[in-house]
Amino acid sequence: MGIFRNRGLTDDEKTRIPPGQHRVEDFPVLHVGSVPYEAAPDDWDFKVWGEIENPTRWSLNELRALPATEVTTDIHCVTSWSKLDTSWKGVSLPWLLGQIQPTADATHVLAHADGGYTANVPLEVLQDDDVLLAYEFDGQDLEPEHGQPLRLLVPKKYFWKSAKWLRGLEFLTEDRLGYWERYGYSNSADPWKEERYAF
Ligand SMILES: Nc1nc2c(c(=O)[nH]1)N[C@H]1C(S)=C(S)[C@@H](COP(=O)(O)O)O[C@H]1N2
Ligand SMILES: [Mo]
Repeated sequence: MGIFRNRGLTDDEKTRIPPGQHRVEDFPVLHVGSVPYEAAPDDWDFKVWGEIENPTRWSLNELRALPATEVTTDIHCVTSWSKLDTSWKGVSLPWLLGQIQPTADATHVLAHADGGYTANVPLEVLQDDDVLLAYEFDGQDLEPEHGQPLRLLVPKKYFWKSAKWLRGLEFLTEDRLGYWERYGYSNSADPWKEERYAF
């Protein structure tokens, strides 16, 4: 079956599907546990803390009032689907890092989501222009099952790093594994190197 799955792709599209992946047109929903809410609770907030000069808390309205960035990019799930040209709007991580000022000792970041899900990345990964705190997909507020009201978007990594229902980023002086990373998934998670598993 696999060899037929990418029929109909242009040469450009083929160069955008990493090894072992196939293209989907729909938007699969994947997560452990259940969708935490249909609408964010009134006391919903987003926090940054740890190794930063300016620990901060934002309400949803405050986050939406920050300068917004739009990103169109391809996403790749380790279960083998890739979705091309996804459009997102939110707060640029490089911009946010400029505001919150990681200390000289900060090296890693752990994303915390409602329901206890976590995902870790080196700080430098968040300095990429396509990394967002995303609140819109395709011109609409995120759907509940896709992480409403806020998710992390780290398109250059397998999609499990893009934590849905994001509530905070913790800045660390050393690496701390997230949910799937503790279960043996790759820490670096680069789809182009097919870094699916740690071993
Ligand atoms: N909070 C939370 N975020 C999560 C997950 C999860 O289980 N919980 N699963 C991850 C995985 S494995 C994938 S592939 C993507 C799926 O995002 P989607 O459902 O919007 O396609 O969300 C990621 N973010
Ligand atoms: Mo995934």
